[in-house]
Amino acid sequence: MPRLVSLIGAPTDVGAGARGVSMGPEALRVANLQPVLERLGCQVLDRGNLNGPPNPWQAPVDGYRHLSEVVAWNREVHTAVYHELQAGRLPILLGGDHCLGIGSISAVARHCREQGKKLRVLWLDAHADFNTSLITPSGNIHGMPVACLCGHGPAPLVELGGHVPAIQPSWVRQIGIRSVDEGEKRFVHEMGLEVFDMRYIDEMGMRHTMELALAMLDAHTHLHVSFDVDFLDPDVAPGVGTTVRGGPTYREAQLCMEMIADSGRLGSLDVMELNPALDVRNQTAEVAVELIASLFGKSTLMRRG
Ligand SMILES: [Mn+2]
Repeated sequence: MPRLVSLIGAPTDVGAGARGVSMGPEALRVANLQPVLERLGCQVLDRGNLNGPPNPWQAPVDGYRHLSEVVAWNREVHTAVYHELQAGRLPILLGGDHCLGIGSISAVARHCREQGKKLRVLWLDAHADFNTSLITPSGNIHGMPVACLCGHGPAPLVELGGHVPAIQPSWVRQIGIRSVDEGEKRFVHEMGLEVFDMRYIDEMGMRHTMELALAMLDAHTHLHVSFDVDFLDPDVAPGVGTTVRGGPTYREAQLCMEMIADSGRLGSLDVMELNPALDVRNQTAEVAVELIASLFGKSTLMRRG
């Protein structure tokens, strides 16, 4: 049976510190995401773009920037992702900034609770996205989604999926991390998040990292991948608002995706923070699409199934 995949565009940058990721969904479409997935045997429905409030571009209030807009967008995302999962389809959320991971992953967690499934979240990112209003230097909510999902944040975001917290820190594996704010670092340790930072990947290699990140998945585990494009080294992916040098190379990222594909457990995906305004001839969107292809089973290796 072909894999049933749904594309959901969420064209907003209300949670980000730079404008432009609102153009991300269209750039991924222009880079042929749908035909690439179809060539890999997926049956793909493009659900088009969600609608939400415009970006008012205002200063933070009580440590949050654009909170009501972020809540509105996340409600839309939650409903759309939940609907696709209910229909037995694999949702791919096309961001949009990473604050939308709250809507997406709270929907995945709700689906897993109802289906009696375990959930593992792989957070591929340069940043831990574990800030709160008290420790954030910027108030940008795209730096807070993991904390919100774990129960630390404003009530309308923390309670979005109807269960608080939406997920446990022990369900999360963060990979590629190399920029963490001071207060955030303490909070990550306090909450016991499992982080495979770049130092770990340098020393142990991507293969060992992914073996651990994917350890103990079983037939009842739903694997969610939240792929922030700034996970990648800016040499291969310049089109993001928050580049941090020293990320995974193209080949390391491809191995990461291939090993996730080999697990056979991928159930949902976010592709976030792609910023066409900062890109060079859409190359970052094209790299993202190539990596998504690896995630859906395209292999560069001459391996027999
Ligand atoms: Mn992120």
